[in-house]
Amino acid sequence: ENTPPVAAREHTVESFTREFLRELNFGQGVDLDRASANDKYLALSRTVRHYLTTRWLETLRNQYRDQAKTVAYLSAEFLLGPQLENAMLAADLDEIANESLRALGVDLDELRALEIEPGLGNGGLGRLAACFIDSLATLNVPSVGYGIRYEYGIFRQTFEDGAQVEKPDTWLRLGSPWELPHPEHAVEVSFGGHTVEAEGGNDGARTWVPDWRVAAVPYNYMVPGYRNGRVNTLRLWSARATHEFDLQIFNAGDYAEAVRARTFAENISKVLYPEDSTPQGKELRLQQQYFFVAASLRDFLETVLPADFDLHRLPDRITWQLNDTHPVIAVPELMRILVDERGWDWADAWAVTQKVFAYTCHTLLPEALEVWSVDLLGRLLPRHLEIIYRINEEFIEEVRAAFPGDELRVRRMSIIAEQPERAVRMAHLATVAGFKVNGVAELHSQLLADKVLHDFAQMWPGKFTNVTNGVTPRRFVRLANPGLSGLITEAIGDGWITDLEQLRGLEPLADDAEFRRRFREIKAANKRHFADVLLARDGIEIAGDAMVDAMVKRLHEYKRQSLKLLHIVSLYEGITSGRIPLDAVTPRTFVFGAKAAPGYVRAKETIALINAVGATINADASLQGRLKVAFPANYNVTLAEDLVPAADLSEQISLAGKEASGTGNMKFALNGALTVGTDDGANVEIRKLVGDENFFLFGMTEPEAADLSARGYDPGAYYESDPQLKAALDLLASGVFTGGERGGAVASIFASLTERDRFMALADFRSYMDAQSRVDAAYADHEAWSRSAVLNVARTGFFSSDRSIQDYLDRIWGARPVTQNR
Ligand code: 26V
Repeated sequence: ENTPPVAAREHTVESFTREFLRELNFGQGVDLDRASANDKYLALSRTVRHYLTTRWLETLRNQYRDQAKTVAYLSAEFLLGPQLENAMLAADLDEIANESLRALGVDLDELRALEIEPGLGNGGLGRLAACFIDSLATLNVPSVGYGIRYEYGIFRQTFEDGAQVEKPDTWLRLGSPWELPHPEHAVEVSFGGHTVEAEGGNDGARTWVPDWRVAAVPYNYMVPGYRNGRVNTLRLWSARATHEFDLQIFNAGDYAEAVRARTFAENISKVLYPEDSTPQGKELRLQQQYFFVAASLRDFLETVLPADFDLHRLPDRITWQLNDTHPVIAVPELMRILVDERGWDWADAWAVTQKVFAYTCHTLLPEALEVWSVDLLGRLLPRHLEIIYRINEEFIEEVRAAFPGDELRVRRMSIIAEQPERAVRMAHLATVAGFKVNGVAELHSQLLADKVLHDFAQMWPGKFTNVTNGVTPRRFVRLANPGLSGLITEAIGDGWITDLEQLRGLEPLADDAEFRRRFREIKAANKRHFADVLLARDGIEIAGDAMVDAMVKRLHEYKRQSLKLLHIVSLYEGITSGRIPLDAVTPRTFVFGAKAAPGYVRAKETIALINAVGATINADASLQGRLKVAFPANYNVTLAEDLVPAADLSEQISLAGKEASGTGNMKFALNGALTVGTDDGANVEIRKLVGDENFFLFGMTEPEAADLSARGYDPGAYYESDPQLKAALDLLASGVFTGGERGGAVASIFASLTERDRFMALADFRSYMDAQSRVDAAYADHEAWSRSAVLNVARTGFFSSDRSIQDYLDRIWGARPVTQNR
């Protein structure tokens, strides 16, 4: 590159130092000598923020001036991770800040360690949203993210005697320098009440008479593109009681009740629901969904669009992308605005509504599909329920016209389920209203169209498409793995950071012994760093040089942490019984990271069992430290950034057909870990790209699994017929890992695996063990292994979220990047 980067042209170490000290003095009211580390962290963050602010305002001005087509990404979750480093990188301030702070004697690493990440998401879906807004900004797409500013994010996981105990995530306790509240732009959101006949007389109109309201206060976050001068906005809403809310009750004379009522209103954005598989049908969750969706729609219609904008042209100006079904209540909300508030006839409103929403589905598990009971929905949002009924009536007529006489089909497709209670199927509503529906990996999109939403795909084949997930290379390679990033840039230049397919240029270097040696050195250094982090963070000691075998993801039966556990127990059983000589065992550190939904009993039992097995193995001196289980509590984005670059082996072992995509799998491959995985989700695409010889495939395919399940799966038969499997399960059941205790989690997991085994772990056990033997053999040949690892990096550039966003632009949004002056 010949042109100096943005910051270097405009800023110097001196000006940065001046700004930083000003922030310390006037922002924190301290001088450098007396500043606490937190003072310095806040001053530094604000300094970095200032550098981005000019660009932010410019972006907003241009956005208003150009009135270009905009993408609004509606998501109940944004799992952002730490902000400081990413902002410094985007603003090209990393070197200047480093130099400035060094001269002041301030330790940047110490300050970075103080940042508490905003954990405003459960897992994959929330982290995907965060990667997407990063790529939208980097690709110069006019866009805005809309979500909820939870006061408490995903719970902080602790272990007590190996069992998960949840603690509140008080991420705002020291204040956040990354958010800008705008109480003056608060909008009102209504709930409850009833509907009455409308005055206007337009077709379909009714008037909603709500009985309570809350204010939604926007908090803006900057979303900087990578060194392109664009800074987009993430707008998260926080609930506040309205004055009216208080007044009503104050007038009734009950002061204490009025204050209590404030709490009720403010509860709406209080806490992130930690369930990410089985919807609980909780009223507060529906309140959250409508709260942020109603505020976001109003915000766009009333503040982003000019006052005189003709809403018939809405499809030229916006796509609202629905991140799963959580924001789908936006569909009846837009209908309500157009028909009831703007006086449009129903048909006109529906024609526009059908052109502005697109729906991304993130699951295949039937129990994870959201439904809201008609009873609850009607109480909280009576007008929306009426609108949903009418949408459904007209939709059903359409189905009848297309498939005359097929009433079974009508019942299957209806937006309203009749059993076990009358309820709104949010995925059906999203599919009917959306102009596109996408899955998140090839296999997943195929299964969506062939199975879960088959009837809909038959009716509207053109509606269904795929966009394979991706991850941002800025955070998950450039920031997380500076060593590897330096090596890559030295080899092929730094264009890969925004054009990840350029990693292909590394392919020939897989055959270069010197390159491989340096690659290994970096991996080794990353492992030592990870070991240091684990020791400081969790007091866990691991060998600096063993194979790092990582399984990190939410705890779910379909993801099969229990299969990983069986592998470990089987190895241990083999060693302690003398079947496997100790010196034939590859030294491995098994790293787990996993939170269980607080009400998901079997998931919690699995955690307790992993910890019990880990404690036993880690304490067994006869293993001479060859096997080690490390299960740091509270796995989060911050820890991921230290683990992913250190991993040798990535465990992606879900039952085929159950993991929609996975994104951890992509992060590991991009950082040179090899995958042991099933033919599921994006694993399929990873394997195709890296080649069979650089991937450890095992297990049934999706059709094989579906077939076995249809024939009648009997886990007991596997238990009885595979002596190694039986020995592992029996050892688990014997109580050796639980101080003699054979009941509780031990009995429960044993029974669930041998009697039901919903996700067929036992059926894949043999194949998994064989794959692990191949892993050991391959790992023994350092040169061949690192060749494969380099090829994994070189061939997985496809999994950049920049490519995902480009696919959304091409296949769904029809929005175009706009270039602005740099
Ligand atoms: C689902 C639900 C269900 C209703 C109750 C509340 C709730 C909250 C979150 C979720 C999201 C679960 C779905 C999810 O995270 N799916 C993951 O999405 C990733 C990004 O597309 C994908 O890589 C993972 O395979 C998929 O499991």
